[in-house]
Amino acid sequence: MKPTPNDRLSNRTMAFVLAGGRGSRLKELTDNRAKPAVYFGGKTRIVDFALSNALNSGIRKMAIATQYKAHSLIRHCQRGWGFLRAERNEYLDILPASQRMDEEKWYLGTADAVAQNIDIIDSYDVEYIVVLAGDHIYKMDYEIMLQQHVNTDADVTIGCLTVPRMEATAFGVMHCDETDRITDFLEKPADPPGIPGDPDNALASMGIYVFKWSFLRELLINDMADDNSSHDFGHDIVPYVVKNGKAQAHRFLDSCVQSGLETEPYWRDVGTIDAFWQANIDLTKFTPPLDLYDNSWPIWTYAESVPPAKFIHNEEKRRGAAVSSMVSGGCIISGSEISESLLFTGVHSHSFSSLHQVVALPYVDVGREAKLSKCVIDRGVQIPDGLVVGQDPVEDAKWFRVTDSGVVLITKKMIAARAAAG
Ligand code: ADQ
Ligand code: ADP
Repeated sequence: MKPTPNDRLSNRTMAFVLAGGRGSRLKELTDNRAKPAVYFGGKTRIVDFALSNALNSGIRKMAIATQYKAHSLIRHCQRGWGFLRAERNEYLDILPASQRMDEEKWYLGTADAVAQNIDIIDSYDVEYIVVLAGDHIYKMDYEIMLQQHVNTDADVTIGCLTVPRMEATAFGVMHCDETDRITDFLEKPADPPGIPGDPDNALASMGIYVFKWSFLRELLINDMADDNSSHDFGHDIVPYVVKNGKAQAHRFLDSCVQSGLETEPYWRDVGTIDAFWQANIDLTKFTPPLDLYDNSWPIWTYAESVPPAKFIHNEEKRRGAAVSSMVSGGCIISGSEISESLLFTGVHSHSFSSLHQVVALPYVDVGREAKLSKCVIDRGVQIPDGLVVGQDPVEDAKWFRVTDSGVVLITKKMIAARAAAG
């Protein structure tokens, strides 16, 4: 018998999104905003992916724990996610650190961010909780993971994927038996163990956890009383359950096959400038690895009311055109050539300028005769007339941040410092 909507476990589940980390490897892009609030994909911000996955999976109760530079993130969630209505039993609670305790105390670790909000989670009256990071780009149907959790009678189910062994130092790494029960778990090991039979790869945690709420609640209360704990899922809670309970792995590859969401599993951390640039530029390809045009799995966001993008020849009949590019609403491309680039809302590029492999965040203004390639331009930057970037790394590095692979990051402060130096 086909399950009715009421049979869906997502109806009895809340999503708790962790969005408090700084994301310092994104350098100046996270000077004023938390990583989950960083723009991605032309219209959306990184956090919209986790929240949309939850919504599209059927989850209607969500909370997001914020901490570092939360202003931009909070405003985005209020504007973009205000359609969840308490009258319909739908919630998105924004839970800033330091406002929940008597004493001034930020969330100590990821488990503490949940523990400090136990009373709010209780009030949701849910049976299951999905704990997620707000800083990854992927599509995933959490209902499939919930069903596995219940069918295997696990204490915790952990989303996991295969990564090259040497990259696994940044992850929780696990070993499983033939039933995918997790037998060992090491958080960020210096020398990650490979998969038996596949020694160059490791099985890494995606930082996605499903628990029965009553079970996690008790664990958190015990963990809060433990002075030796760092109150973190990866360091404390997960290793404890692996040792003393039943932890199951939920493979992202299997999840993609079952949900049919992506033909090739797509999951990105976009934690560095290089990864951020590459993942955005990838979207402009003939067949991008992530399909943002799939109506069955929309990525919800706050969309500004702006007029359509406009492409115009200038007075000197110079073409304004974009090829192999994504151009958002409110952009004006005037006598300027754009290729393999991604322009967010309200970007203007003026006559005789050219942009190649450029990620321009909202309201960037590119002056006449500017020639830019392989760069990321922060929100609201005014590129001066005639600026050339991406041709001479030594010159670029005098004013801008140039990564090892040659991506140039340009911010307002850098442009101001360059102008001040004359
Ligand atoms: P990391 O991502 O390195 O590893 P962490 O820095 O704790 O772990 O961040 C997890 C999530 O929580 C991020 O979304 C971050 O923004 C947020 N966060 C961090 N500290 C927070 C706090 N005090 N309050 C609220 N939110 C906070 C984790 C797991 C690994 C796993 C990787 C997968 O620990 O086992 O492999 O995620 O990326
Ligand atoms: P971003 O999403 O790039 O961070 P925002 O417009 O959300 O851009 O804001 C960036 C920062 O600039 C905010 O954290 C805020 O401090 C400041 N800011 C921008 N616009 C306003 C505004 N209208 N009122 C108050 N502060 C603002």
